[in-house]
Amino acid sequence: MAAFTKSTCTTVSRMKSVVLFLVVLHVIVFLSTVEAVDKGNFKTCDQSSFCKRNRALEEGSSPFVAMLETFQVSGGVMKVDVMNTKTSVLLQLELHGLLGNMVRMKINEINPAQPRYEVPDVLIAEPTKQSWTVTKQDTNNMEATLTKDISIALSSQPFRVDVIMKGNVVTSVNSRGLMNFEHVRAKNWAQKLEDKDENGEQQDGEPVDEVKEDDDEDLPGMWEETFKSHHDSKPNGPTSIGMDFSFPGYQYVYGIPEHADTMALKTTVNTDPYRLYNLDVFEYELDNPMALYGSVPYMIAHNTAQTIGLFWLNAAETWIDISSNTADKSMFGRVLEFVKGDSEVPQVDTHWFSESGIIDVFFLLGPSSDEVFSQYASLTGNPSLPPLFGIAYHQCRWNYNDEQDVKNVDMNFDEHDIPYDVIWLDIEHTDGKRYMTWDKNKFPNSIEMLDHIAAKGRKMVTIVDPHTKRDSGYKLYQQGKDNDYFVKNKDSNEYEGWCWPGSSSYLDFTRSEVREWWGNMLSPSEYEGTTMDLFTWNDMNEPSVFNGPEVTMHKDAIHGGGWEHRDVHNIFGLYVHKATADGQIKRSDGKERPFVLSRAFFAGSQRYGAIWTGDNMAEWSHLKASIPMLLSISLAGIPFIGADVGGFFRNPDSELLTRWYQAGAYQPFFRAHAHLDSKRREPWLLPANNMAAIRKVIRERYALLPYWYTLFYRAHKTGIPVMRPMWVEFPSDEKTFDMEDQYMIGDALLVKPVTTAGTTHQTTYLPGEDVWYDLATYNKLKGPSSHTATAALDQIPVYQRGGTIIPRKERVRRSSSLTLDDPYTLTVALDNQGLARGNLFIDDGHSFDYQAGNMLYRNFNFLNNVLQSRTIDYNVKFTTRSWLERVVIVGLKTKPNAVELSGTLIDYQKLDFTYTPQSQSLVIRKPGVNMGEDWKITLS
Ligand code: NBV
Repeated sequence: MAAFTKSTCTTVSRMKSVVLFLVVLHVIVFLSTVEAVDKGNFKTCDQSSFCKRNRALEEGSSPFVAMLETFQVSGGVMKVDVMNTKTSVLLQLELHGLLGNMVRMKINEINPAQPRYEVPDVLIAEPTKQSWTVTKQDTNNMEATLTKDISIALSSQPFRVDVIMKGNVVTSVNSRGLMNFEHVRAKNWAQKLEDKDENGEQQDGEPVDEVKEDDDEDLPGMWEETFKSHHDSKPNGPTSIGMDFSFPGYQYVYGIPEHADTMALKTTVNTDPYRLYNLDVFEYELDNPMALYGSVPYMIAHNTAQTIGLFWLNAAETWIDISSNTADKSMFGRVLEFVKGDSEVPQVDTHWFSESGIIDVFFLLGPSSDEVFSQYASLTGNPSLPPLFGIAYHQCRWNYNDEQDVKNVDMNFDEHDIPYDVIWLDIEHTDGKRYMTWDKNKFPNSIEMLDHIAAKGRKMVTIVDPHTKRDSGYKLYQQGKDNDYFVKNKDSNEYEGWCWPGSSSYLDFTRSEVREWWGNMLSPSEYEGTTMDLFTWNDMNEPSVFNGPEVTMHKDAIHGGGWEHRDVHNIFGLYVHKATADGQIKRSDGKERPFVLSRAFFAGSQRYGAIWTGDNMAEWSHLKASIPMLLSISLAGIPFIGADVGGFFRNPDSELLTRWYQAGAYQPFFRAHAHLDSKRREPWLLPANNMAAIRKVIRERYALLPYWYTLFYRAHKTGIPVMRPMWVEFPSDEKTFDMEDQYMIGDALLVKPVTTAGTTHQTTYLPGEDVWYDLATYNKLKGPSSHTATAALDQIPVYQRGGTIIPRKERVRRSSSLTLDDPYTLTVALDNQGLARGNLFIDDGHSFDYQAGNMLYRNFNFLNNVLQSRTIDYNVKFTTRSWLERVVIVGLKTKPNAVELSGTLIDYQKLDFTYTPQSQSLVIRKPGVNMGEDWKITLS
């Protein structure tokens, strides 16, 4: 009887699996035929109980009081107890003064029934503190200063904090009274209140005297929640936290990626709040605050006077409401004397809430945008320096079918004289979606294939997803199981989800020992059939779980340390990215820089590599939307970003594809990619004029690689983004504040990609009081102006800003590594004063040796008719064989009589030159000087 029951159970469970598989298959097939995102798969705020609870809070009724009698200050930390007067639960507020114009505010329960999650591994170190000086303290207020410009005002009742810069409030905390802190409590806690007897004793004997009568009631969804067929057991009940932040004097806020929305964030009064919850959204919709693959809970506010940032360090699901107001409208409680009572003062009000964790917020006080970028990098890490091939052109599709296909594609690039650096293999190259294996029929000689590619200085990337096929014959699975490395479900069994391989388990990347082991698996000795020329693509790391709630992991799944998936969801993908990047570094004994592309991301992902915007569509609207999406991610500290060139789903026509290549060539991560079902679209399959236009712009990208590489080096050193919104370069020109159809690459190039069909002319706004040069003609244009130029199929409008110097390598080669010793051209674009400056970074393009001084970092300066090259870093040991081939000076009003070169290692020498008066340009031929030397070129 027992045996019968057991086998019946097994049969039933097998049948269940088959049915489930068919259902999933059906869903996938269905999804591939529908038009756009199935919104029903994803929660609205109304369907998320904590979102609803927080959004329902009313302004002006904050129950929180700062108990100033408990105030203590010691060096850089001020502490004060904050009480929820409704529940009598005590919290502690900490205000940390931080070096470099930053303030951190932490709020946590003093005695939580169990610890709350505090996000590890995002801050690169404990930030350095700076002492507070308390300047005022009475029963209801206290004030303290951090620097001569920065101070804090704390009000007790209701609790409120104001961050003040040069006498102006720049951020108010809880001024609308929307703070929330759902303390950890036992189930039926509110019920117990009702049941308590007259002596204040619970009937079961537990004392409840710390709790007041009018306590929170248990609302639906607090203790368990269901979405579609998915149940969330919520063993810890409601644990959300929330806070409002207002920015008086600001009209524009940016950041909080990832959303397919405008760069300047919109008010959410009539929509859902912006949602941050890493999700695999099939065919995502544009103009929408829905969550996407990545999350960075970081916002930047900018006005003509100052840029500031607000970083909310929380990895749980987060929503952000935005409304626009005037400064006085939402003020209640103590009206600070330094707040102007002028109702015309603009104000952005924001309201942030997360499902668990603590309140941990950083105020980054700039005051310039460059300072804000550096402040954020000082907290969450500087972006890594990509290997040179990483910023060259990448050729991808789902899928290159076999070794012959790869070789043909590779050969065609050479035959058509189009440079490319990396060819990519998607999931079909594996043995049954067992990542880090090969389909031996299609790829029997992968090492030979890799060597063939590498012989031309090229690389290969394979996809490695973080779900693991449940197959005891699969090394990754078996070792993961033996070591107990997988995420657990709520019942402490191995969490099972469905993904590409069918039934899958999920390695717990939040655990350092799992990451370490994963990293080891990437070495050629473990990952068979690979060489050091193979790099990695991490997809589906939100994580994507086809049969999970909202296509992701159940929130009550359990990670290392007993933390719920709820606590760590948004940082999971970062850990996958980190494990892979660290593994690549390790396989080379710490010598080679890694290259890893990730779809999911979080604050700090900039340290591990590139990010792309996932499954976009081959539509003009998606090409257009890629610009604000990339700008938002860029502002949030991640500079190495791109969108699938051509659009992932569907088939772009030749015009769209050509225009997309042009945009992509002027965006940081430049990769063409396409869906399995889309038609092949390698450049040579297009009509000749389209192919020629694509070849032209890919070659332009390669010529400009020295400029891009220098910008990435600068981003790596300072956190300043490579792709920048116009306002970053023109901070006082209000016209640029919501401009998202044109942008800057560094401080020198302005790009306005064509994003509409049939365009022949394009109008570009050229800001500032100085001049610009059309990069195609070097025609000089005066700013500020709106300039219309032709934009034929083979032209993308790009302008060089007067006052800048751009380095280029103009020889066409098959790949970037073959250009290593090639000579340089410098284009000196003079400003109104006849001045210009620029930089150049050179190293071997792939190792960490630059950290030991094996690099050149040079400054070029044109002043008083002398162009000078000087080293910025005196500690350099690097030598280059590259030399200076040509100097082009534009905006030069008079023809020089002579042009002479002199330098520390060269004799004084006259140079050949040609001056064209119509275009005011001077071309100096073959200075021939080595790029590592100090030299001067004098025009007389
Ligand atoms: O691995 C297949 C695709 C990949 O090509 C794409 O770039 C990812 O964003 N992947 C998603 C899974 C399935 C997409 C429908």
